[in-house]
Amino acid sequence: MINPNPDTQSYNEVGLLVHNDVFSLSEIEHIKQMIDSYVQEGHNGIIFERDSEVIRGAHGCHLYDPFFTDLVTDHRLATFPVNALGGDVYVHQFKINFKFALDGARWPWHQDFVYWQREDGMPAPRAISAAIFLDDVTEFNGPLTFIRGSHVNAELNQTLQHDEDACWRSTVGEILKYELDRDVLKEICEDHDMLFAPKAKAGSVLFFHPLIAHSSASSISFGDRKMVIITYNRTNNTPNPKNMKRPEFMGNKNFTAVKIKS
Ligand SMILES: O=C(O)CCC(=O)C(=O)O
Repeated sequence: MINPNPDTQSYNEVGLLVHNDVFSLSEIEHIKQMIDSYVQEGHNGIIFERDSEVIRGAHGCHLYDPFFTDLVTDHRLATFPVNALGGDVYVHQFKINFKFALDGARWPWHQDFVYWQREDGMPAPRAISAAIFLDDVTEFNGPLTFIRGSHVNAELNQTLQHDEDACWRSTVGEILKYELDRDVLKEICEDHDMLFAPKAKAGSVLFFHPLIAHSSASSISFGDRKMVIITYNRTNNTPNPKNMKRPEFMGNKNFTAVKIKS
């Protein structure tokens, strides 16, 4: 019998996986400089914090800027999704979440797949998100927080917080379109040991499952918590483009497999 890859085994059990020290600090500085230029240029897909001029997120950057187009092909990001999902992947979504010091607002409890299915028509949760930590993540700067093992629960009960036809911003704002019901959260999270907020240095990479319940608190830190999050979807799990309700910067219609570069 072939022994399963320990990374894949642990990911399948818990619903997430952290790789430390993946990108060097000079690579991280370069990514941050490219983000600053990208924001200054002005692009579609940028969202601000509520009633504020502080940027919350930038979406679809890999469609508009060759630096980010190239980043998604990096073997340190794309190899694990290919191995764990068992074949070629393409990028369904690319985003930068800024979580600026003191101003970066919360993300309520949710499951990502609900958005990809209901808004973009993705058939099954055969995708993996890879988050590059661009700053050290601490308990103070609003770390991504997960309910370990909750990815085995399939789709959980959600409460609709906006009109059904609300614009794409309702799917990435401080009040999310589909938030997990409180009762469901109490049911699936029996004790606090199931909560897990990976704290790691800038340059680490976190992989997480489309069905894992997660959230993050507002920042109370004096430092930013920027993250690039790339969602790789299996090329045999593509949505029908006719069913994709959001703009292309939220759900890619180009299903070409990523050519991994080492
Ligand atoms: O950046 C965060 O803190 C949360 C991000 C998140 O939950 C998401 O993008 O689905």
